[in-house]
Amino acid sequence: MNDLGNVRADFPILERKINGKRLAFLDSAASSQKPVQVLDAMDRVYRTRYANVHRGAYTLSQEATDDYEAARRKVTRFINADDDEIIFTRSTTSALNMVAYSLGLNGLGEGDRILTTVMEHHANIVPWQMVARYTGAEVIYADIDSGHRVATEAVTEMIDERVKIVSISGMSNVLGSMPAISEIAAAAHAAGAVMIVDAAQLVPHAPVDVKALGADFLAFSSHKMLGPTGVGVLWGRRDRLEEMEPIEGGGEMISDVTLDGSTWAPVPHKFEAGTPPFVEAIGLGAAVDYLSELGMDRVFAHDRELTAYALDRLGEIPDLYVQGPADVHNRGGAVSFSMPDIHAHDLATILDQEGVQVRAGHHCAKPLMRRLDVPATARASFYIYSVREDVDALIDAIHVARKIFGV
Ligand code: C6P
Repeated sequence: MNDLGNVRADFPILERKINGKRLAFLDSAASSQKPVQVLDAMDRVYRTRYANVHRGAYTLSQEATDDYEAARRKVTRFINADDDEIIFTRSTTSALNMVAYSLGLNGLGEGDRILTTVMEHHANIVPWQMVARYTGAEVIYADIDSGHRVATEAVTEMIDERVKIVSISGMSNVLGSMPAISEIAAAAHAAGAVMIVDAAQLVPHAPVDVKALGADFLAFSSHKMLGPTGVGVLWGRRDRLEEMEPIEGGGEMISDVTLDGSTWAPVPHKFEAGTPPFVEAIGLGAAVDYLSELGMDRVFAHDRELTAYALDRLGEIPDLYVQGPADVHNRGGAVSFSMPDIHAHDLATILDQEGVQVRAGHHCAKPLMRRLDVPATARASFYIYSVREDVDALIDAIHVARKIFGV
């Protein structure tokens, strides 16, 4: 039981023991656990309503199509989007690649700039570098400040007429930092640039209203927000999607095909070539129902409460350095930390012996690791089922590691 009620009872995996110890799952930033409501929604499709979508005039296909399109409407409402603005992709990564290639190959050239930050996940760096290589455009990076935040001015002062695209994470998966996206979006638009948000960590953990955010595109993954793997979302402002070219061609994305050429289906379908991950999207719909019932304000407050508790308790440990804002203001619940005498991988291995599951490594943010001058960090991250007992288990396990390493 925690301040969100008895949610833990909905997650069968939390009953597991790890190495004979109580499971303290502290890696939800990598991927969240799944409630029975999501598992049941997908099981129901496979057992009773399964056929390919958008293809058959027969009952089963229509039922699966209805469920798939209902999931799209749920996601639309969840982020306050308008109709036909939700594209189901494979993941945040594929959503960012789609928008990068489409905008890049149909508009960027020599002298143009793509502005991002040093704290980004590789998914918001590598596609831009690839597009830059193809087009002759340049990728430039805003820095973090001494408090490990991206100050609005650090980004806006780099925006000039050469910057055509601004693409920034709404919540860092390493630092937890949350840039002021709406202010940055306003500055990007004033300069005529397109604003893209990597919302892989933001949408699962904070209320998101795309109209208030003011961006043009937003990318996120189902598997980090109680849903299954294999499906993600690209939200795009309707007018942007209308003018954007698809980068994948194939079945279902066309209006007509002749031997001389093809025309596209209306949005969002022109971006969904081939059989989509529709059972997974239906699972995501169930996840969105679950989160909506809890209320994203409460989800965010719960994360914040636990983050504050974790920051407090980690502060008790001598020689432990938290990478990321030290206070919970404008900060998400990914808490990375370093210890000078214990490598992050060794630490994670010892924590595992104690049942504590944390990620260690570069977290797919190698430029940030270089900027922080660390080879790797350990990272604890929370979600709706996390409780103070998990944080206490983490602290106790760190003390075990310190004893083993004699520090
Ligand atoms: N971060 C983590 O442990 P995919 O893998 O496509 O679902 O999400 C990519 C991604 C993009 N942006 C951010 C900010 C992310 O955190 C992630 C995924 C995981 O931090 C796996 S590397």
